[in-house]
Amino acid sequence: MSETAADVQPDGQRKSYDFQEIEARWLPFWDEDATFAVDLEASSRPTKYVCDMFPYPSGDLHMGHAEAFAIGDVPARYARLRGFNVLHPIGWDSFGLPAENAAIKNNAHPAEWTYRNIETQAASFKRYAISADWSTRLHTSDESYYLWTQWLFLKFYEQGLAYRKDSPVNWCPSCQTVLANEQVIGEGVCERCKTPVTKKALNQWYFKITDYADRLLDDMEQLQGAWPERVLAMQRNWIGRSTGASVTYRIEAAEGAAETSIDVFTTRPDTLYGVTFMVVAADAQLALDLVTEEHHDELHRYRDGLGNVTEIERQSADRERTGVFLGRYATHPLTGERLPIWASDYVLADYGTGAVMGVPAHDQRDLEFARAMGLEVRVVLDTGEEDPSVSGTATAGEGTLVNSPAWEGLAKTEAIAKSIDVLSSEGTGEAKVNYRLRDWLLSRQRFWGAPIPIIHCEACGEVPVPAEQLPVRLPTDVRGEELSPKGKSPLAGLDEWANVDCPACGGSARRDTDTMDTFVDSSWYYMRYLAPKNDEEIFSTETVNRWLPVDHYVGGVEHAILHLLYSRFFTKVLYDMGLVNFTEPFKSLMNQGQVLNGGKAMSKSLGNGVDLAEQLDAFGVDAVRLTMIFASPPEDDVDWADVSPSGSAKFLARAWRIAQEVTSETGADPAQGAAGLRAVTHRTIADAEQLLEAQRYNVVVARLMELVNAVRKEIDSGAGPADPAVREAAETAAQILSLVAPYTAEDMWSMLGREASVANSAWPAYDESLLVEDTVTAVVQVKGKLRDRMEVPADITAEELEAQALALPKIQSYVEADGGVRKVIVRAPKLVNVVTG
Ligand code: ANZ
Ligand code: ZN
Repeated sequence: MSETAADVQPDGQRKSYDFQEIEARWLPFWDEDATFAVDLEASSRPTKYVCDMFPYPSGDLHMGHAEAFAIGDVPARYARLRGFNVLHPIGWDSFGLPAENAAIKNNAHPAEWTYRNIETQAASFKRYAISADWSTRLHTSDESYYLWTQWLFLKFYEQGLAYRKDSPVNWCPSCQTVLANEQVIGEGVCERCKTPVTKKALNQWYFKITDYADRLLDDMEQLQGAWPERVLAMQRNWIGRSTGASVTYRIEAAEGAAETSIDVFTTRPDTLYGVTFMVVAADAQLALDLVTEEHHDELHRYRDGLGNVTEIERQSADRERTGVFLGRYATHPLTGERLPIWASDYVLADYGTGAVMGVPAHDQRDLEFARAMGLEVRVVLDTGEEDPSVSGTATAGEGTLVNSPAWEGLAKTEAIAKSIDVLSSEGTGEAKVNYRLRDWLLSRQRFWGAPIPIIHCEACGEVPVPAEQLPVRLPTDVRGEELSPKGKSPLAGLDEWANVDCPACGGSARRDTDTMDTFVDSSWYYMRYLAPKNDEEIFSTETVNRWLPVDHYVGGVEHAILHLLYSRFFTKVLYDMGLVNFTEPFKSLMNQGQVLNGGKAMSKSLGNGVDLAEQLDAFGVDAVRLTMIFASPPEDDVDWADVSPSGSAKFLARAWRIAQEVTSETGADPAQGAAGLRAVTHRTIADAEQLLEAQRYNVVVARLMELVNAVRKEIDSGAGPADPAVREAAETAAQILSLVAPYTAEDMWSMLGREASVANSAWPAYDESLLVEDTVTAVVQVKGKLRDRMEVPADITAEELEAQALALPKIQSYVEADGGVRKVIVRAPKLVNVVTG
């Protein structure tokens, strides 16, 4: 690219900073130069894997993408400068409903919309100058990708980790599809269309993620400090491990119903003597099994009324408690007392055993139920608070056991242990761990997803599609209305596609017509980036083990629970299969903030959206990127109404002009140059390293601005443009700037006579001896009188200052004479007052 270099010789003839010209020059260069190509198999250099959560192809890139990808590019480019072999891939999460809805509307195939949007986004990403290697690009809706999604499904199936069951599932009447619990949000509405979700009984596929509940919790230890604490907390809550006991209650026989028993899960077996009734989930089969003839109709009426109430509402504190007596009685396992059994909606069918022992004195929901139904409230733990039947507030805190013959007088925790012992020895209960986590419902009655590779045969049952027949391809010739779901999968309407011969017996059989939740696709894409074109195997274990876990994972906090949990689950399963040698996929996680406008999230309805392409056209890529990074620490929101991309553009022009003005030769010895500027340059490099490690990218930019100011001053009123220290500072500025504003930095580098690309130059080493510390004079007083002074670093901590002051010989002698230190008042970093006596 010699003509490009000739173009930009620092001959002083070049006009002013023109971002369009600069973008037009370097974008094709990086492409032809393959500047960001990664050699996945090179084993000599240490690796760094920086991964951005891959985008969904909904239209063009937006401001949120611009922020997230600007942030992710900083560690990727920094690692490259530090000599790492860097993998920074890009791909698309390209299955999913919006494509399908668009296809129905436009009488098209979902692939058309999907791949058109991908191309639009890809062009924007290129212009945005992400340091990505495009050769590792993937799309989850490509056959070459979903073949392996299906292959994984079959591996899970082989291990009993994928299974089918009938169950009441969340159903969105508008999307006409099943939703996982986690896709039901807020007051029980569909995550996508906000329609209230209802229940429907369907036969569905599940992944047995509950088998991994303990490991998903315990392995979080590896992530402590490297993932945001709030994400870890959300994962923990989602898994929701509760320890307690399961207790078995015998149920008396009744007219037409034999004696039976039920188990309940309780976190408070210490309150066993306070049980005055039992409640089963009204919508559970158990309620139907227990109810007597006499109460049968009433139960059915009650159940019919439950339909649309969400789980959150059902459990909410200010909801009126309702229920139906089932006509049956349980026997208290210790006292033999008769306990009436009720059905109510505040007990959930799919938590614990779907039945609870009612302890109204110490559980608020039980108390409200008891008060509504006129049931007895019996205090068994004295907490010193008012009687719950009077106050209306159950007492849930610590206290001493009362009215409990077997463990009278014990503290709560002791009684919990004791009660479990007693129950176990009598065979009526045992210690039990319960989880909020449910198995992952993965089947969807929609078209645009990976078909579930199972064939149903009347003779053989479920038959896996043989591996060599994968992928089970989606039909390409359906369009528009044919794709609309009508309560079942569109694939079910395509007999030609669905009817096949059974791979086992050759008889006529039918394909499974559901497709997989797109979360399945995104649970393993970061592994496939290591082999996007491999059609022999899912990936090379050796290569994946060399590169993973991902060093920096960057993406939105909206994925704090599911995507991360599912990816962690997949990783553990692959680990158990011997396919990978690590148990957590993402070593560190950065959740970028949101881009707001005027304090609010950008949205169509508010009309406060900002169009990324317009911003790029107006200010240039670099100015937009710089603004995103400079505005705030990466995890904080950026309010576009408060920032100044034009200010960023001005700064870029200022930095660029410096490179233009430098006249010293490349390789001139900076040691011969201005010492003051050299100190600033080397301090900036040293600080930038620390700030980059700590992900304080906005502060790196601030420091860079100071450096640029210092060079400007040196050129204008100091040593001038021929000083080699000026060149050193300008080159350093270009290198640091390349992390954020790659076009301007590349142009500067080139004007400075250095060979492109700055992205592959070596990070400058700082000279320790040039790092003059910032110091201040601290005064040390004894009882308010000035007794000594000391020079200390400006950023010394209060503790360190106190220690140093007390160690001064003069101060020690005053202190001794005065009878020792009584207290020390420290105002770091300027004042220490030792009070003696
Ligand atoms: C008796 C008791 C006494 C309870 C007491 C609590 C306090 P976590 O912590 O969420 O696991 N429970 C059990 N299964 C339930 C279901 N299917 N629907 C609604 N509630 C259910 O909560 C466990 C507690 O929630 C259990 O302990 C049970 O009430 C209730 F002073 O049993 B407890
Ligand atoms: Zn068969």
